[in-house]
Amino acid sequence: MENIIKLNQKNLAEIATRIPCPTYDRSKIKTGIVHVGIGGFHRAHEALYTDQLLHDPSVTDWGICGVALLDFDTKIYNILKEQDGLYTLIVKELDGTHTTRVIGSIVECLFAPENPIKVIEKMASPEVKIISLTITEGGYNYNEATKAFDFSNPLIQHDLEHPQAPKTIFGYVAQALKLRKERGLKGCTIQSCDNIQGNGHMTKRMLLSYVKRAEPDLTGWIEANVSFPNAMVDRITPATSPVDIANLTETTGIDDAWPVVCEPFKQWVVEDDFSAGRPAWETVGAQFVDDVVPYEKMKLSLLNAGHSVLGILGALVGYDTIDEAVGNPNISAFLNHYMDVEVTPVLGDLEGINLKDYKQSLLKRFGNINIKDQIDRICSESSAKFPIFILPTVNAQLEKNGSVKLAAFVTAAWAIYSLGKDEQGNALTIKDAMKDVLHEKAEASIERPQTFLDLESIFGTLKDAPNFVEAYTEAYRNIVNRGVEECVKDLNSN
Ligand code: CS2
Repeated sequence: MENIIKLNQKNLAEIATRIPCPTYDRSKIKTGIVHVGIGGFHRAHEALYTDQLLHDPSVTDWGICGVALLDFDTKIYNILKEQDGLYTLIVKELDGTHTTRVIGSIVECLFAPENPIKVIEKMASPEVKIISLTITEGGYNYNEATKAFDFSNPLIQHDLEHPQAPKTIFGYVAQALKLRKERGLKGCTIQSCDNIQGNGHMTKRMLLSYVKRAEPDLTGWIEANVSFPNAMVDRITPATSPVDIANLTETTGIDDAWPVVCEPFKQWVVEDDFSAGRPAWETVGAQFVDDVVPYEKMKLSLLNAGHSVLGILGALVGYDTIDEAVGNPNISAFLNHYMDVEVTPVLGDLEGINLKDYKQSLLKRFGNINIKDQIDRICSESSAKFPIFILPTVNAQLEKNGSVKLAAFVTAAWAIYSLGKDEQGNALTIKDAMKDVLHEKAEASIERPQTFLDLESIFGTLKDAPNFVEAYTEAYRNIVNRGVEECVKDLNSN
């Protein structure tokens, strides 16, 4: 093994003799983007596209300032700060090989809980043209039951009372936009990179709901000066494991405390609506289109829902990773069946996309044995994912009196999963903001299965749809009596 070098700016020239590194002068790059949420996905996606772009010597204005918003992000912030924003991206191919490179587009980092004003000032600074977000599906503070912004969230109440020391993205962005307005600056683009149908529309609606109450005079200015492009983002990025970190050091001698691992596939389809200009990301593979809605719908209801199907069923059977679930022919056949019978008919016209190929490619991507995407990661925050990934398909099917049997089966499996044990009785690690209430409802569902559907903030009015409730109840009893695998065999043959 070569001598071990710590990844940071000072050592970059030496590291570049081992693996590809940024060849642009990072000290000359100005910040044009403030990105909130510097987890794996951002670093495998937008930050990579931007890094590729910065290799064009004429591009110097689009560096990224990475913002860690939550106390939970302390570790990643400390590591990135120590490493001068540098990290390694390890792309794991299907054939077991991988490529490794250092990414340099995050040129500065801020930790919001430590210095909120600094973050607000950064977002308000004239050279910043885009505030982009990966704040997770749950981060938008949307309530499925009321179909509105959730003002009962204590963090939102906090932000309303302490505008100069906010805790949520809404508090930060509202104050930053207020400063921009007061200082006579231009608006900017708020760009969601989360898995939400109409993520730009959702961001705008939620932000305006908040601003109407927090800073009512600001709403008109936002409407006129800030754009919210919708986007479809895609790249499977599992959590980095200690083995990934050790392998990197072992094979390259580079000591990176938090590299990112991801699959080779990546896609970014964005509406070309940037009120203060944007990087030419199309030169490095992003697609700019007028209407991204069909792409989002396809991706969320096939890929993300597919993940949830594999994750929930796989967890109950006792698997740890998504490729193990795909490797079970009964489960992968079930997923195919679900995609063909319940999702495809409600997708509508997807001009220029071959859905058959898309679905086949998903199975290959899910089955990548090198990725080892954790079922725990996929099942985490299912209470925020279910309404976005699965419910729209169910509602569209119910509207046309179509099939909901397979989605009902997955829902029943989720209710059983929420009891916290797999079919062998091993404990499941459930990470969910609604964990306690999910568990409580799951326990009550042992007697009366449909109790789980009373969770209106997740299921909306699904409990009032007799077709769904009937299929769900039957599925629940079947799973309890016969186990997931026997049940899916039956469903696959019907
Ligand atoms: C996953 C996504 O979180 C999930 O449930 O489905 O993180 C998925 O891996 C990405 O959206 C892929 O683009």
